[in-house]
Amino acid sequence: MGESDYSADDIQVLEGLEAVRKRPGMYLGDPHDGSALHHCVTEVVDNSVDEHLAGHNDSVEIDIHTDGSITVTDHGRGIPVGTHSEFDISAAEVIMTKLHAGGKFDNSSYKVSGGLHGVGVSAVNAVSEWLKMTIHRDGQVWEQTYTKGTPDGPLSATGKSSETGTIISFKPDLDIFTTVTEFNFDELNTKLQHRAFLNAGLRIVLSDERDGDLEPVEHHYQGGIGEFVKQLNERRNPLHPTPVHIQGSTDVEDVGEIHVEVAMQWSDAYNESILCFTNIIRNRDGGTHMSGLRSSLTRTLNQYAKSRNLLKNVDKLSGDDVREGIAAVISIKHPDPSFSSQTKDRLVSSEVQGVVEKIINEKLGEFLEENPSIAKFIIEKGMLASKAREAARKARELTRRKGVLEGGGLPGKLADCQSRKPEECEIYIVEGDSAGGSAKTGRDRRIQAILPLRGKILNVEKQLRNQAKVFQNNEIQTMIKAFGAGVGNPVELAEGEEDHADADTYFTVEKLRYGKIIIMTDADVDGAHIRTLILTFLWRFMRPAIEAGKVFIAQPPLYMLTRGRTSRYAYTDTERDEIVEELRADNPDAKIGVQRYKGLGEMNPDQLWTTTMDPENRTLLRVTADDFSDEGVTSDLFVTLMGDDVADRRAFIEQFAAGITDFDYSTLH
Ligand code: 0RA
Repeated sequence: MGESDYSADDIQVLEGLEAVRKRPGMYLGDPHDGSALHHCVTEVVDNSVDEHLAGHNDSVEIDIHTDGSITVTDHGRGIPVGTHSEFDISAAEVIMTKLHAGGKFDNSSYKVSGGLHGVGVSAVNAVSEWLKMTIHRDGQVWEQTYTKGTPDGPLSATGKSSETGTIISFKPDLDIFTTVTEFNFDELNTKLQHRAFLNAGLRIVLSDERDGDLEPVEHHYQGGIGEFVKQLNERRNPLHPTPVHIQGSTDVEDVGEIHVEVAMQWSDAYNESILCFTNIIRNRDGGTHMSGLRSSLTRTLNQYAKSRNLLKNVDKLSGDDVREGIAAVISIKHPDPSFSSQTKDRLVSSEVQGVVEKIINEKLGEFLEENPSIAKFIIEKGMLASKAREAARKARELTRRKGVLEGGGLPGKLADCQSRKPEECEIYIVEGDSAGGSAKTGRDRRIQAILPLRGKILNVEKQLRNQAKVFQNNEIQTMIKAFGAGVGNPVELAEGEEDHADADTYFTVEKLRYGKIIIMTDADVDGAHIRTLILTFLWRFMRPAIEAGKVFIAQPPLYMLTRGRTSRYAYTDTERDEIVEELRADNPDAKIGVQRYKGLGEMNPDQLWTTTMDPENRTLLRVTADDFSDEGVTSDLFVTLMGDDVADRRAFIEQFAAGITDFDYSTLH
């Protein structure tokens, strides 16, 4: 429908604003961890993006101000200013003060909308200390301001304008946003960049007045999601220079037109990163568009490979095989999508799977016919993946037969604890036999088990393609046996895919014999290296243990300080200096003995217990991650720090080492 058809009465009204101030979390996300704060900005921006989707807006500017407020400017049609007959106030005021008001729920106003089930700008108004709306429309400038969602006066014309567009400035109310109160540039920048990728041609500019030196950052991608995929592969080696980019639409009865766009590029990496979006909104857990893409990839690539006789010593490529090393973005537009939850993490509209399959089967088939050399790279990569998977399966099978995976007795080196209640039991993984000895003597043998490891364990990151090596490694076998919970991150099955025959031997956190896995290594570079090797193994083969918060790092002291018969322990150099001061408080010349512990082995069992193992006294660091997925930043970090690419690692260290200013290098010697 054309803009002239739009009348102020098209706006539907659902609820008042008090609800939002009372329970902001329900509408905008957590008000304490920053998610709601940033959601406010995207909520406003998405209205501007809608104007782009409707074909009326080519740029959005976002300015973060020094007083904690922010401005979003667009060049769309401008919020309608006519009087709403039911309420007898301007349509703009209705949009700003009534929850869910806006052409959004009315499919006849907007075919596709970023904020389709969004809460609307009124929710942002509700949680703003103040908000100012400026509209350029019908030859005039219109203005209205609000305090905590209530208008200070009516919408009024304040000048002439030959342009159209909307400018919204607001300052989040700090009565509501208590913990995170400032806009995080990087977080906003990433969200805005995603919107620019997903809206080819839309220019989004972010500037930050809090940092005078910072140039505005502009996101403007004519290539859309193709450029998104290139960025996902930025640190990888792509097998073909240009992403495969396909799109199509289908009109589904009773639903309307569903538009599907996919960009994908394979690299020599081993993981799969597929990002899914519905109406510009990310669906973290995928859903029916993801299933459609996956099954179509398996089907189309196998069909092509068979028809060209490309499969060598392999019957058929599995879904995992064809997706190994893929980076892809699938973006669908749907008039009325359904999600599994309020947070839209998973798309559940069932008609989407078939639509996606059909479009990709056809268009990917055509692409492969027209680009045989790219097709060959993709199939060859799939065959390599298939062979590696088969080898890994055989290696697991061998290990399983040796009983490593199914209990099969505890390793000889393990000094187990007496209790059989996992929730109270702890296992210390200790570097070296001598430290192991001290730990065995010093421990609380009722609940603490000690597993000494000899020397450096294998760097599993370099053996992901040769897992037989991993399973044959002595130290690793010892850990698997001691934990008693299987090995290998559980594989997520695609829809309709059969469970693996040995599914019961994959790692399950419920079977873990201990409630805490505690890594205890020396406080030096070697210790740090061994700790990283153990963590790499846990990340790649027992990730659920980390995710469940069961992995910890022990904190042994660096110094023992003695004056007479008093001894104190220091865990950092600063603490050492403070304690020396304290011990000398009554007598500046008192002699203080400073012993630097070079390894755990230098501590006697009593000292090790008191400083590092006594649950009443010790400090443990819990190991957590920002992102537990295979395609997330944490996985990338393991690839960079522990993988094969030396240049990549060097670049990373050069980039970040300079930023480590308060790092205490003395602990490295
Ligand atoms: C309702 C209807 C129309 C546009 C908008 C709202 C609108 C809202 C915002 C919020 C920020 N920028 C915006 N731009 C537009 C359609 C208006 C028409 O048909 O002319």
